[in-house]
Amino acid sequence: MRAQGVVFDAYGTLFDVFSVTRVCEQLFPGYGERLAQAWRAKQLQYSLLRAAMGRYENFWRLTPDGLTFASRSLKLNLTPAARDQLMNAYLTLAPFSDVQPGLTALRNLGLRLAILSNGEPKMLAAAVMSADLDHLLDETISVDEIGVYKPSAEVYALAPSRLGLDVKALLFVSSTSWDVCGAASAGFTTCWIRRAADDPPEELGFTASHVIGALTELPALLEQ
Ligand code: LAC
Repeated sequence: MRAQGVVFDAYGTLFDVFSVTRVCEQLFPGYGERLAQAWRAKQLQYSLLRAAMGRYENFWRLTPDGLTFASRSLKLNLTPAARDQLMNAYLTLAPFSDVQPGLTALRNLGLRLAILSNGEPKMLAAAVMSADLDHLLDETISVDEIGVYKPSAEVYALAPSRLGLDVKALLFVSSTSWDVCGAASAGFTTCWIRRAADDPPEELGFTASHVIGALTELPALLEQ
């Protein structure tokens, strides 16, 4: 594919949302993994439910809501201090190890690179800085400017307009299969990065144009 730009999902694609598991485990020994999994699932579910309800709340506000529910569901006593500690961990999520080399190689090919995320702008900016990705990205686009979550077509339309490129010149990359389907539905060529190798693709009527195991595979794919 001859692309001029690549658009990335953020959480789960560039940033490892399960890097909070260690803090979860420190605070709630024996429950770290279950809490981190339940928290992430609720966070995503609340974005979808709020979209269906027409009650947008930004991602920085619904992330602790998901945490409150997840901790209650596991009968854990989430103190305000523990909640703050876990939310702070979200600002310094570890990037996956293929992110720096993958993005650097794409940059060297002269491609424009952007994030398109459900994240709220300040939380995204903090994670980008913490992972030292700011010099590799041309744009960090948040859904917050339109108050609508993925997988709404309106969200995906932000990327071509902000990058000043036709959608046909862009590749959209996400680890979340329904995000890939949303982007495909909005006209993008898509790439599904299978961070969890045993996850099947969603049955939403679209198939990823490409499937990769690491971002470092993208340069070769784009030079084909
Ligand atoms: C994002 C969520 C969907 O970054 O992971 O948009």
